[in-house]
Amino acid sequence: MTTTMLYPCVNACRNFASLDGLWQMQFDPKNCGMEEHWENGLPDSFSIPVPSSFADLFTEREKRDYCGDFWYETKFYLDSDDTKDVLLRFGSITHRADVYINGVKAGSHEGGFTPFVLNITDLVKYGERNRISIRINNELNETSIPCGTVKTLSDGRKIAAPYFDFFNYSGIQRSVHLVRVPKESILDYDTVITLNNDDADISYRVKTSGEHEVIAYLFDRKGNKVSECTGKEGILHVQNAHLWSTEDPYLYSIVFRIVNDDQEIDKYPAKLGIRTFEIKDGRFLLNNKEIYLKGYGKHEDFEVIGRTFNYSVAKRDFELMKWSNANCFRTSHYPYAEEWYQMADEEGILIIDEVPAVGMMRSLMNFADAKDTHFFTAPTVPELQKNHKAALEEMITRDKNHPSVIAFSIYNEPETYYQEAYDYFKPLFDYARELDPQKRPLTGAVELHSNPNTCLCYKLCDFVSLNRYYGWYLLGGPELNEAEKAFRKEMEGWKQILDGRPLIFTEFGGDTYASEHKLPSVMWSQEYQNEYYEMYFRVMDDFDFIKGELVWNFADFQTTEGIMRVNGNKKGIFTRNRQPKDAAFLLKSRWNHK
Ligand code: GCB
Repeated sequence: MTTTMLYPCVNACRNFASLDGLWQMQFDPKNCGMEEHWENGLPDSFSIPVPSSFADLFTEREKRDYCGDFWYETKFYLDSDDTKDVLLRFGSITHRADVYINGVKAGSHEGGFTPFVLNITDLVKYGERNRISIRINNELNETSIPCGTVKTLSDGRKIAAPYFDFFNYSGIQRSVHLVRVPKESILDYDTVITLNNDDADISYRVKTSGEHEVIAYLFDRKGNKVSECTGKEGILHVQNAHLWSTEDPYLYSIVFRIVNDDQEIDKYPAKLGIRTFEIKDGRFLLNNKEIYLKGYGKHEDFEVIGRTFNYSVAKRDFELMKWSNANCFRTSHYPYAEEWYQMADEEGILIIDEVPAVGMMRSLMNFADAKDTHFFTAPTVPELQKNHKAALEEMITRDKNHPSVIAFSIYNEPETYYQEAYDYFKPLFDYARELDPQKRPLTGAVELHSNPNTCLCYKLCDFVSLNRYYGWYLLGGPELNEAEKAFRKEMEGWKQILDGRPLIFTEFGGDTYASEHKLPSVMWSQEYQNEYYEMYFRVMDDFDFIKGELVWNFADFQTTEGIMRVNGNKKGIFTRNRQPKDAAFLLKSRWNHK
C-alpha cells in the first residue's frame, strides 16, 4: 500500500481515469467465492452501479438486508506503459475489502469510510484488459468501527445488528480512480498558518518519494503568484492576506512542484484557505474573532442512493444550511466523502470531523437499553483500538488541510464513565494530537449517562460535546417543564468542572412526523418539535460556557427497523427529501442573530 491519500488531479505530470459506472456484483452467502476462485471471474453476477449503497436499489428484502461476503468486479484497459506508476484509489469500501488484480491479491483494507490506495504497477498488463475483483464484507463486530454484531436467522441468513442508529449501508460507496503518477511523486503535504497583523505565514511540509528539489507556490484566486519558497519544508509569506471565513470563504491555490533543473518531475495543486482556529478563555476563535457554532449533526443519507455522495444533494444541503443561518456541521458518525469537505471550503461552512467510533456500548436500541455493558473490558479491545487508531490516522491524514475542518471528534457515545474507557481513549487523543499539524481542538460526543458526576473522558477533550434528549427520551410531552429543570441542573454541574473548556451540544432533538400537527402539541407533532427547541434555547442562553448548538438531525434518515423508528429516524429539521419542517423557520430566525 502506498502512503499517498492525495485527491486525484490531472496535469502534465499526473492524471486519472474514473472507474465509476456499472460493475458486476455477486452475493456470496455460502462463502464459497475464495474456494471457487471468484477472483478469476464471477460465475453468476448482475450489474450494480459504482459508487452506490446497494441496499435501497433492490426490491427484495433479502438483498436489501444482505449481510456477509459479496464480490464486485470490473475491467479496465491501459494502452501504454508510459513509465508512470499505476495506483488504484478507492474513496471507501464499506466495511472491509480484499482487492485482486488479474487474479492476484493486490491488498486489503479494513474500515469503511476512508480512502485507500494500492500501487498496482506490477500487476497490470498493458494493451490488454485488466480485471479488478474485490471481496467485500459488511458484517459488524466489536473489533472494527463502527461496532455492532451479526444475528444468524433460523434459515442461516445473516443480518446486521448495529449498536448505532443508522442503516448499515455498504458496498463501494465512493468513487474509484485509476491514478497515474510519476515514479518520483508528491505523496502528502501539510500546512500550518500564523497571522501577523495583516500578513500570514504558511509553514508547509511536503513528502515525496524521491530526493529532488521541491518548490512551493501560492496563487491568489485570479491566478497571480503571491509567494514562492524552495525546499521540502518552508514558509510562504503572504502580505495582506485575504482570510478564509464563514462570511468570505476565500481560497488561494497552493502548488508543489518537484523539479530537476528545468525539468518538472511532478506537480500537485490544491486549494488553501488562510485561517486560524483556536480555543482561548473558553471561547472559539476563528481568525482571532469569537465564533458561536450553529448548525447540525448530519448523515450521508438520501432516498435510493443511501450513503453515496451526490453533488446535487450536497449542494442542496449546503444551500439549506446557509438559508437557516447555520455555520457548522458534524460529520456524525464517520468521515464523509472528500467532496463534502471541498464544498465546505468553498461554501464557508465549518466541520467537526468524526471518526466512525460509534456503537461502543452494547445497545440495539440506541442508548435506551444500554448501561454498564463494560464495553472496554472485552478481549476484543486491543484489536478495536488498533482499528480505531488506523481510522483516526486515515481521517486526519486525508482532512488535515481543509480550512473548513476546525476540530476532530474521537468518539460518539461510548461508556466514558469507567477507568478502562479513559485508558482506552487516552492514547487515541495523544495520537490525534501528534497527527494533526494544525493541532485542532479535539472532542468526543457523550450521552446522558456521561454527566458531570460520572464522565471521566471529558478531561481528554479541548471542548465538551453533549448529546442530550431531555424532553424526548426522558421527561417528554407533559413533563417538558420537568425536563427543563433536570437540564438546568445538569448544566449547573458542568459549570463547576469545565475548567475553561467551552461546551457545545452535538445533538438535541425529537422525532417529528412532517405530516403531524396538533394543538396543544403532542410528541411527534411539528408543534412539539418547536416547543422542545424553544425550551433548549431558553436554557442554553442562560449559560455562558455554551458556545455552540448543533441540532439532531439536519434531515430525516434511514435506520435499522425497530419499534423506536418509523421507517427511519425522524428528528430531521428537513425531511429526507430536503423540505423544511416548521422548526427550520425557528432555527433560521434564531441563528440570524445568534
Ligand atoms: C444519539 C445518537 C444518534 C441517534 C440519536 C437519536 O444519541 O448519537 O446516532 O440517531 O441519538 O436520534 O436517538
